[in-house]
Amino acid sequence: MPFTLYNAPQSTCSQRVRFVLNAKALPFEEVKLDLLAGDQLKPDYLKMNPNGVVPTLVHDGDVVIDSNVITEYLDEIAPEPANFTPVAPVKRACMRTLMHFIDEMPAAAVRVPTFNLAFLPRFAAMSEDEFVAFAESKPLRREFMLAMGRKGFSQSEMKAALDRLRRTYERMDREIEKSGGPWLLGEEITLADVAVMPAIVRMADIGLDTMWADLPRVRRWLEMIQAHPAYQPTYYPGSLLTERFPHLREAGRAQAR
Ligand SMILES: N[C@@H](CCC(=O)N[C@@H](CS)C(=O)NCC(=O)O)C(=O)O
Repeated sequence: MPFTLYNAPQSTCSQRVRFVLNAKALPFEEVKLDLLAGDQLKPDYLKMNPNGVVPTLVHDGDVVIDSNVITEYLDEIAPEPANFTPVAPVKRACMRTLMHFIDEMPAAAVRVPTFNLAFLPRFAAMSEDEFVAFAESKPLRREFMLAMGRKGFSQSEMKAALDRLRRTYERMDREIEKSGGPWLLGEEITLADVAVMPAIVRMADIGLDTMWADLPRVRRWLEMIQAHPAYQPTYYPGSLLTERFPHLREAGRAQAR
């Protein structure tokens, strides 16, 4: 099998890549890393991915990292049967603009409720020295972890993250309205839809879909992507956070109140 995907079932960035591989019907060997145990920080993995994060794709011995780079790579090497990149250069530019926005806004913001609600008990159980050593072992997320600390993000930091997510739903709504929908850029699903999907699915999973209750275009968009043939194989059992931490749905709702 020419593709090996190093990833984690619940990792939002991994879900982007699994979706595209599944949509293209590209068989791949899946290597699952335990992120809480620190598999992503082991020396052999860091040789492939010096950022110490998932996903990493190995294709015929070549390593490709960073989920949006991987999905673009897959669209270039396997443009059929499903293609996610518009033909017109100006539309490609719009897609990439949205992908940058998504990485900067929702993909970053969604880590705050995710870590605060799901992973904090694990960190709270560590000593301060253990926690700092764990945070400092992370090439990409050191500052994020130190900012969060063992007690988690404050209520105002949580609110700021939820505000940034709300601005994302509003931006999606405007993009769908402008393009005529049902996808962000019009009639065809693109890599921009794939890029934002895991953040929206994560928020729905933790009970925060109420945040776009007034945006029917976004609600419809979520239904459409959930009905896509690549969705189920991507979100196989164990891919949702609430499957591992069932209390999160109520905890998430309480945050929004
Ligand atoms: N820009 C990277 C970010 C990857 C990333 O943040 N991955 C997370 C999971 S979604 C991770 O591996 N976290 C492990 C850690 O923080 O130690 C990408 O899109 O691939």
